[in-house]
Amino acid sequence: MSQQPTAPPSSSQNSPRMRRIAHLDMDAFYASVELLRYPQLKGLPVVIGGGRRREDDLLGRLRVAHPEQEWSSEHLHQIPLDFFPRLAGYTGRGVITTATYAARQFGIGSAVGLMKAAKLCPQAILLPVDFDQYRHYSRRFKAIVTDIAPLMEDRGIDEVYIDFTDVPGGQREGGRVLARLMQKAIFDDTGLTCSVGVAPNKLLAKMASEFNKPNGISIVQEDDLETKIWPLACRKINGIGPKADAKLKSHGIETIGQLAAREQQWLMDTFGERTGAWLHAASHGQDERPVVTESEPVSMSRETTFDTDLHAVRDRAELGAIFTKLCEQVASDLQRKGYVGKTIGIKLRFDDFQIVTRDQTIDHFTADAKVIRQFAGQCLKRAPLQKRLRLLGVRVGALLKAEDAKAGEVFASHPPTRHGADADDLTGQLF
Ligand code: DCP
Ligand code: MG
Repeated sequence: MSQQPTAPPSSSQNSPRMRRIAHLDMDAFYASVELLRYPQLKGLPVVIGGGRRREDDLLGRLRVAHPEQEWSSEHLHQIPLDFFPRLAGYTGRGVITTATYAARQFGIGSAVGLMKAAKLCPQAILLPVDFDQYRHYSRRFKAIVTDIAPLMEDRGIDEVYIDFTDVPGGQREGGRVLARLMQKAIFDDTGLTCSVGVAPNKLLAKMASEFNKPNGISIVQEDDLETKIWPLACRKINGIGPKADAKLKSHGIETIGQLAAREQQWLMDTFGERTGAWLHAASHGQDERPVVTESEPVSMSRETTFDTDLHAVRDRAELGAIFTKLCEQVASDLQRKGYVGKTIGIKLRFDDFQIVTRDQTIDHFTADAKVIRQFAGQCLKRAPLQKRLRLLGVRVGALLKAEDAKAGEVFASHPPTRHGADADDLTGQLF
């Protein structure tokens, strides 16, 4: 007679789940973000490098070159192909940060000098970097990942590890179903593609994410070691750099399979105990490192370096506007990530590179731009402002999760009234 279960079996009663770890890496990340605003460049060789982006200059030149048309940042997708700068004739010391897959066919990619690249592919289009934009899309794709699978380890601007093990659907087809879902969610939201490797651990997942780039998924299981991992060059192991690789080669070890064939003791004698043991484990596809989710931030800040140095009195209006914007940005960072803080501070760097910071701890937690602006302004009054400024930053520290602060009723969303604000001559109007 079969018994009806009264409750669904808990996971501890099931056979233990297989560990499934994903590595997700965006495809040609900086270049792909640029292609979102210049879709006319799709399929063309494009490299990113050289100077910083200055949209106003670009629009100014467009207005001169094509006065028949109106040009603003909404018209970037209409820029004619012949307007984009080409690599041909490039002189300078810049290097490529990344290249589109079309450009990679010419043998150019990350870290290649722009002059060398100009020889290999003179027709490639050269675009400047825009880190703000890349950071924006980095945050966006990571938010989508954590919406689907909360255990995510941030490994940099365009890559993350994700623990699929206990996520619903994370075991289906070895992780392929969830990986496909993530790719689709990221593409639908951002228009960007990524590649995902799913494997029993981080080491193998990292290798797997490269197998089917771009826009690919690869699944590696424990028994794929011999066929999929051992034929690879040792450099494909994350952690074997050029020096270690050269040493391995000097012993006739080129592939991971050749590494795996060596005795662990020989590796330990040759490379040292720890490295030798790690090389042995890695070549056998073993890696127990957990997926480490982000630790709680202690502070959040925004800062900006001015194009030309500014003076507190002479450039009062411009500085004031920048200062307000920084406070708004920090407030919006705090609100988006769900934090409030009670230490408000500023950072200044002068034209002689001297750095000055000031901060103040207030009696309530806040994520409100006006409150931050008010107290950051008070900090600024305590700073020497005779010299020209090169950088201005605003920081909020002593953070607490907003819900915890709310629970303790120490959360203020409106600026407290100012008691006898002592506006001094230098900064009164501005700050
Ligand atoms: N990057 C850089 N300098 C390098 C390597 C990379 O500035 N030497 C930047 C530009 C890349 C981003 O980091 O877009 C991510 O690096 P990846 O190695 O993941 O390279 P891509 O995402 O560009 O290409 P892939 O599709 O191979 O991942
Ligand atoms: Mg990438």
